[in-house]
Amino acid sequence: SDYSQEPPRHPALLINCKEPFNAEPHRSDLISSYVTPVDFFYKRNHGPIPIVDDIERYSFSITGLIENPKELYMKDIWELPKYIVTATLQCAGNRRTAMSKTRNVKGLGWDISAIGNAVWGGPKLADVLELIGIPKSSQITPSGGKHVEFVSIDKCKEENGGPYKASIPISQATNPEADVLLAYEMNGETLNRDHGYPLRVIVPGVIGARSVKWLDSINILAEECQGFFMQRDYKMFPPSVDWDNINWSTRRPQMDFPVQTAICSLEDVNVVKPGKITIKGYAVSGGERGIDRVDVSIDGGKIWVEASRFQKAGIPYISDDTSSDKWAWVIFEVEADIPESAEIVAKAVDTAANVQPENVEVIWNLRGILNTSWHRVHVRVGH
Ligand code: MTE
Ligand code: MO
Repeated sequence: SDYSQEPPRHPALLINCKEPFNAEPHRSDLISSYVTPVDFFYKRNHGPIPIVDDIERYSFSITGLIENPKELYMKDIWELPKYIVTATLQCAGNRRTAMSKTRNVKGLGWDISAIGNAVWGGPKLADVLELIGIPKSSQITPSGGKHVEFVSIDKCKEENGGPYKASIPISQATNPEADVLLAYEMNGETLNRDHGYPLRVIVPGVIGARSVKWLDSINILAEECQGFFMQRDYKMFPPSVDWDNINWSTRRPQMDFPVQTAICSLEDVNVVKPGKITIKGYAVSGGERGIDRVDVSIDGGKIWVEASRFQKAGIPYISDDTSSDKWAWVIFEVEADIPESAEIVAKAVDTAANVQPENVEVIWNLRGILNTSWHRVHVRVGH
């Protein structure tokens, strides 16, 4: 693989792997604004970043179980109505490092910042599919298509040198309310190379793995995508399953992400000055479920207070207020006086009253995905 033409990246990113490039921002940088700046948005790649240098000639095909396969160019995409969707993208491997402390897991280590909240711009996939004759709110196409597969330009070793790919159900792809985008803008700017230039999929509320970057083709399929990342990765197994007894076909590919929280204003272990401290972080849930509450404890989880929360503290990229935040995280905050030493804990409740598990052990899984256990940090007052 050729990594000689990678784009420039911000020096403050914490690099988890150089080739392919995988990096996350420092915790405190992550919550310095409601919308994550592109530079500080985590980068999750499985191969070299593709180069598309002639935007006029760039195109992607729509093929598979449809009457008339079609080639679409950026001018076709730019002609469609542009939607602006604020959506949090989260890697299923977010907080994996903490899960591997319980018992070793396979996968790239991530702290708590394999997540970001951006303002994405582009046409809805539902409008693009309508262009090629698939009506809104389809459950199946006349030729039996039930899934929409996204295939990328990039090449990765997990696919034996083939492209990264994933699929979503056609019902979601053709549902305008699901806000699935073919995005060409991120935070009001042209999408950059790391994040999928010139065109990527954004599937709000779903683990990042399904938001395919560098779109090369869309295939309408009867079955879900058979790619590595759908069938042999990004599935949630119980703690009893290990590498000697795993049967991948017993589980569905993970789609929606569960309710998640993390404290970003503090490290795992902190020594602070006497006085008040700020406990600040993010909370988010998948599948269009919002956050109902964030609870914070400074005594390891005995006594809780409810944190204040906000969204949209001045989104700089949109002139009107028509965009919604139903796919976006909330930033929460609590000020607290702490004793000599404290275990600070945060957990959230989503609008379906889903809660987070108290301990990581009960959700341990061999791939180390979806660590949504209560987030705990330790603080000691230094004199
Ligand atoms: N798309 C392609 N083509 N190649 C990839 O490696 N990684 C996926 C997804 N889309 C990936 C991809 C994963 S696992 C995640 S979490 C998100 O992209 C990360 O998107 P970001 O790098 O823009 O943050
Ligand atoms: Mo991911």
